[in-house]
Order: sequence, then C-alpha cells, then structure tokens
Amino acid sequence: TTATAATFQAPASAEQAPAMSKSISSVIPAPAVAQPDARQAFRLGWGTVIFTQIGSREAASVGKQLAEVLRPSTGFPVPVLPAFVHGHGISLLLGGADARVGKEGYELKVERSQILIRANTPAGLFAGTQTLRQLLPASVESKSRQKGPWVVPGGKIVDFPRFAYRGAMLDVSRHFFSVDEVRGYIDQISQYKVNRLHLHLSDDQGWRIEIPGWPRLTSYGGSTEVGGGPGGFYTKEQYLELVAYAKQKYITIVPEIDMPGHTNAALASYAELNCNGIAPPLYTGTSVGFSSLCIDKEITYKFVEDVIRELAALTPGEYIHIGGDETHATKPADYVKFMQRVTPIVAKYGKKAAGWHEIAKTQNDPSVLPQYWGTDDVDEEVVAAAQRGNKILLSPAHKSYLDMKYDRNTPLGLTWAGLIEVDTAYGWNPGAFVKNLPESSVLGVEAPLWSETLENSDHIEFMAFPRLPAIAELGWSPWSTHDWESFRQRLAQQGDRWARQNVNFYRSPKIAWN
Ligand code: TNX
Repeated sequence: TTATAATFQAPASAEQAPAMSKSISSVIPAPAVAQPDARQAFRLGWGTVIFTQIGSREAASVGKQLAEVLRPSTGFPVPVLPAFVHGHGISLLLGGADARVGKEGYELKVERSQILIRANTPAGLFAGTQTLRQLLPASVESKSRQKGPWVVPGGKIVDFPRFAYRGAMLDVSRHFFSVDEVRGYIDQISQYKVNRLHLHLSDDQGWRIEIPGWPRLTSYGGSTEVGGGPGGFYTKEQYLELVAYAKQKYITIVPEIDMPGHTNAALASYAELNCNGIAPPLYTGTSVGFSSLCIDKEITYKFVEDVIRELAALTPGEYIHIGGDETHATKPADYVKFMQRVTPIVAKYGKKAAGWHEIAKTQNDPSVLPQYWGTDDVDEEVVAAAQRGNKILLSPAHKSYLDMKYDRNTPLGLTWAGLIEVDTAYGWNPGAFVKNLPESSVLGVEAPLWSETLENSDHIEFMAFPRLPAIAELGWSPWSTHDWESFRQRLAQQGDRWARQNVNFYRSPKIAWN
C-alpha cells in the first residue's frame, strides 16, 4: 500500500449491507442464468483432482492455472490430470454445454460430489474457472496456507457475454510500465472476464515499442515520461511476451500508435518527420493537442507503414488502433486526408483499424472501429458510421475513464470529464447510451486508464479497483441482471480478495467492504 492510498481511507460512514450468505450467483460479472441449490455444495479437500479434457493442451493449461491459485492457500496438492472420472473432482470439459454458451461462455454445475465446467472453447473454460475462484472463500487468494473449509455453494450457472469486446486500456506512454507491471494488470482484469487489453504505446511523452529501421523512436523517444523520469520501452521480445501472457488468459492485446497528433516523441526522434525539418525537444508535461505528423511529406507514410507492418506482424488480434484523437495541430482537411491514406495501410497488413471516435468522420470503411470517448450521449458522426455498418466501441469519459478522480479528495487522477464514483461507473447501459445508437451496433465497452498522474502498480490498482469490475460487468452481464444493490453487495466481497492479492484498491464509501 502506498503512502498516498494509506492516507486516503473511506469515511467510516459506509452503509451496512444486509447480511447475505454466499450463493452461486454472488460473482462479478453477474452470471446470465444462475440457479442456486442450497442442498448442494462442494468441499475442496486433500483428494480433490482437477480433470481436464483429454487431448486438449489448452484445457490442461486452464486447469493448471486454476490449480496454481488453489494450491498455496489450501495447501492441497490439487493434481491436474487429462482424464474424466464421472462424479468426482473438478472437471473442465470441452463440448456438451448448453447451446447458449457460445464461444466464450460456460456452464458450471456444483454438486456435493463434483464440479463440472463445460464450454465449447478453452476461453469458456477459463471464464468458468474465474467464476469458480470467486465462489470460494476470499482467503483462497492468499499466497500462504489458510484455514478452510473450502466450500463452493451449490447450483448451476449458464453464462455467456452480452458484448464481444470487453476491454481495458493502459497508457504506457505518459508513464512507462514494465512487463511485470502490465502482467500484474492482466492477472487482475482477467478475473472479471475482460478479453481485450488496449496498450497506448505512443504519445507526446514517449514511444514504447521497438520498430525495425527506426531505432531512435525508442532509444531517444522512449527515454523519458511525464515528470522527466527515465521512461522505457518494450523490445519486440518483451511485447511478444505480453501478447503470449495475455493469450493464456484469453485476452487479446490491441496495440495503439496514436497519429497524426500525440506524436511529439516520434517527431523529437526524427527531424525528417517534421514539416520544417527541425526536431522539437522531448516533452515531459501533460498538455495535449500540440503535435502533428507532417501530412504532405512522403516519409510520413513510409514511417507509418513501417510501424503498422511491424505491429501487425507482432499482434495476433484483429485490431490495430491508430489513435486519431485531439488533433488540434492538424488542419481538419489534412486529418481526413491522413486517415484516408492510413486506414488502407492497416487493411493491407490484414488488420482492422480502431481509432478514437474522431476517425468516424474520415471515411466510409465499415470495418473501422470508432471508439466513443465523449462526455455526453450525442454523436452524429458515430451514429452515421453505425448506419453504414460500423461497429462502435464505447468508452464514455464521464462513466468509463478510470483516470478520473472518484471524488474531490482522490490523490491521483484528473477531473476534466467529472468525478466518477463506482456507482457512476456502473450506472449506464451500453446498449442504450449514445442517442440513436442501437445495441446491435455496439461491439462492446472499454475502460481506459490514462497515466499522466500514475507512476506504478499501486496507482494503477487504486484507480482501476473497484471501477474496472463495474465496467466489466456492463460488458458481460445481460442488462436484466443490472442492479446497483446486487452489484454493491457482490463488490463488497471483492475487497477481501483484493487485500489477499495485495491489490491496492480504493475503499469507496459507497460499499460496505467485507
Ligand atoms: C484525453 S481521451 C485524451 C488523452 C488524455 C486523457 C486524460 C483521448 C482520446 N485523449 O490524451 O490522456 O484525455 O484523461
């Protein structure tokens, strides 16, 4: 716990939640369908075995990850075997699930003699194991041996996501975060069925990914950050390591190179990218909207193509994010010209372009994914794109921005989009939020975490928890389950889990933390 967070405790006035014994539906995100059965419960013991689908390496990996959570705290051996013994242990099986579970969902049955998770894919099995984790006592998250009993409440769940894209974004440019710090965030968000991590890899303050042929982007452009610290960057191998780590948790990395604005780090590294041929100094402040690539120089497009080619080669996911926000230093006509030339480059390397919502006005390509970051509920350009067939990603800044302060006393964060307590983050319906944007056009939601004021994992955690789980639930759970009272009670149970995981969460006074 940092000094900052330690001095910032919730007032003692938290309302008391009514006592609630844990049931099979007491998890975040809320399951689509849950039938508790109070007569059944499974008790983990010395003999508990995890059985995984025979012949599936991925199912075995999901089983191993579950065992690695269970072993230290229970002290049980929890072997993982590619086998199935009917009526015993915890089984992770592919196939045979309720038809509604689709590609990412799962079915979970908890009986006295066994726990059965069935899914069509390993991703679904992974989602099911995250639910199971939350059904065990919070002490299961401890790294050292704890006292049981290790009881899982009985019943049945059939669960599947409302939206395909359930994202978090981390700005590694304003402050750089190491591979270990990003891995830690991946561990945390994957517990809430988030399936995309958007990395904001470049901005005015730093360029964070190696690009062949352009070594100064990282050696110089990556050498600092907001406040003048040492910055940093990911080598190709480190980036691939993050991609692979995320993949084990069924999270796809969405890399962003912001352009044509937010490019001071690149412009400082290569004089020839500037219209006047003069490299500006590195920038360590927090202003936005002052930099632009040179729209009329050919080298700009060679540079952009080299960057996109490399990112596409390193990224298995379908999207490359090309930014496009706050281009106050680019003439509007130049912005359109730039985007019309760059979007096809993304397609040339087999990817779809995502961009901040300003991109919606620049072209008619229905494969482009505009990311709405406005602070109201009106955007005609985004709605027009949806009418042309584009899917839209929703990150309304006054609801989903994890870098906004919770209240006036929050020691970290910004306020330009307002103060966002956890009930505000939870209180909106992505399927009916932007005026005239139907749910069928919404690909999903993303919670961005900009890092102007954030320097380390404690800071990331303090801003993301408890709001990230609120956004994750909006992305996964059917609207019919949406209920603040239910959410705040389920959220209260996460506090002890985060404490055991050493997650430095914000003790919102809206929640009666366990
Ligand atoms: C606006 S949101 C930005 C970022 C800042 C953020 C701070 C968006 C697309 N651009 O450059 O970091 O506000 O909240």
